[in-house]
Amino acid sequence: MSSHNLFSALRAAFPADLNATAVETDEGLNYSWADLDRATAMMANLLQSLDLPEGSRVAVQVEKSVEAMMLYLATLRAGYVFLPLNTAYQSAEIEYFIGNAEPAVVVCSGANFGWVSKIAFKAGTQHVFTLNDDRTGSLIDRAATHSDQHQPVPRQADDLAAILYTSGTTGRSKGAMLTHGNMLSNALTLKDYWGWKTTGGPDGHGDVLIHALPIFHVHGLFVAIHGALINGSKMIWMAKFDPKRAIGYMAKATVFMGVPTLYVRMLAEPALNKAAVKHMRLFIAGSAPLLIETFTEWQERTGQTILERYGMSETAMLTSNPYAADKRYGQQSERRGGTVGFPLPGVQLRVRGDDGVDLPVGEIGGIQVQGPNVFKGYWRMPEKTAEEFTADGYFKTGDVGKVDERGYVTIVGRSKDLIISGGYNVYPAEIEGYINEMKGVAESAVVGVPHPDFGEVGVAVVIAKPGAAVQPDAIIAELKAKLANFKIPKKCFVVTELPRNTMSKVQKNLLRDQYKGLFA
Ligand code: MCA
Ligand code: AMP
Repeated sequence: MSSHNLFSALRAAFPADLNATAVETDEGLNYSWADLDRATAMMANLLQSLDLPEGSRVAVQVEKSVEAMMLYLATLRAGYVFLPLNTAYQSAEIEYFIGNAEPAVVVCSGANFGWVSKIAFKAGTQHVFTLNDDRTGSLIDRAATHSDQHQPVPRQADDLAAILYTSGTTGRSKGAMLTHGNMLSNALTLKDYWGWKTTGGPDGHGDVLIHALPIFHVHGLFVAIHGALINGSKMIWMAKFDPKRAIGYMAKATVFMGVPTLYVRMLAEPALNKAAVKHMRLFIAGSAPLLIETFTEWQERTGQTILERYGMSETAMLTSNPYAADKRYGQQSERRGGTVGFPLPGVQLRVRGDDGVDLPVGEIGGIQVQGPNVFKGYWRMPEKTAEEFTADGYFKTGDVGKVDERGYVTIVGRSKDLIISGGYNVYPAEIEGYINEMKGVAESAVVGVPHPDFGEVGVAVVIAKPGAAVQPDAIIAELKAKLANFKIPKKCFVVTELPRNTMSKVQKNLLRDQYKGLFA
């Protein structure tokens, strides 16, 4: 292939019958493959008409919609760099991302145009469009005036396709730079490894994916969308996850992808049983640890075994339990609960001790990875990039784990101070930074504790300055005014001291232990 544009590869996989349905929405709308082709052409032509510099970023904070997915595809098609932003982010968070990425184009909802455009124009962005989840907005209006024919812009495998911001344990968020080559290699690997089908299934056209996740992170945007498109598979599009409706859709679908919270919520529905899933071929979980209880209960209730996989924004997917026999590991096909399976074909994974030496089978250490899916580095942060790679080119994931004698990888913890709540990452350092700035606060520690729905949630433990009266509710309220809702600690305690070690460092493990039963 002379061009490595990811869009071209996805487009080449569209089925021959372009009038067939590509996406069916929960509002009852049907989009054909021809619709996807034409609408992304119009949007790509609009972007190109703006005469943007090479490598321009297109930052997008909009509600989930098929048009939002089209905008992503159009950005690839036009050769620009997509920057998705969670709709929960508030102005301080958006100001940082836009200031750091300096996008040439920003797309937001009409309702947020006032404050988002102010931030964008201040940061030098030339073009701000709106896109609403009801197919309206200036982006749609402007795209409608452009041709529905468009030749994808040639890209090299190493050219940037997207930047995904991931928070840091210290300092500000870092933009992980993913290339066309990173994402195409991962999509092709998963197509094969998860056995995507183009025949059979509910309507004879092969797999049908229930798309239930948000589309501003790797799981919903890349793993799910690329997975369906690279196989020419239809998607059933849920604007927002609802367990009852998701179970209902299983009668006409074959593949489901979700974070563990989605599985927990579906298990709470009496309608989930063997009959409801009888057409389903594959249930995939990831983004956070899937509890063995959820894995086992799902097996008992549905007769199907969830396939757990592991990935990161910086690397897309790294490991997966097998869908079918994996000959690299002696034809093993067992999906083992509590593990994240084998390194995907093409991914090299090793476990190293603090001394930088490879650990033997079964021993716990830092997980390091290498492969065509591993990102290019952090946007405009060469030192941070250098810190996160070893001298021989392995990326240090910050996850702690082991590989057993059969080759299965298990993640046992994280060396990074990170809470994963309902599949979203929350960095305690960021929350503590905000709390420590508040009036009357001397110090704070945020820790993750088990939660039956979100897996893990944050709890803030705060020390007041001498004589200051600090109210837990006021702290939560102040955080809510500034930060994305999923980052807000679910509880706050004001205490007189924090447990410390001999070096005066707060012992978060003791706090986690103390509050672990809070939501049991
Ligand atoms: C919502 N809330 C949360 C979360 N989501 N609190 C903690 N953690 C969360 N994840 C809170 C809100 O702040 C709000 O609180 C209340 O719950 C209801 O909000 P709502 O938006 O209605 O919640 P929901 O619709 O029930 O959302 C729950 C959810 C959602 C469906 C589980 O969080 C979700 O879609 N999670 C998936 C995230 C994801 O796609 N991660 C993939 C990252 P209040 O009322 O107090 O304001 S990619 C990745 O990790 C890697 C690469 C990988 O391996 O995939
Ligand atoms: P993100 O920054 O959103 O890309 O999140 C990546 C992190 O999610 C990884 O470094 C892991 O800590 C975690 N993660 C993803 N999948 C799994 C999984 N199946 N089990 C445990 N942790 C996971």
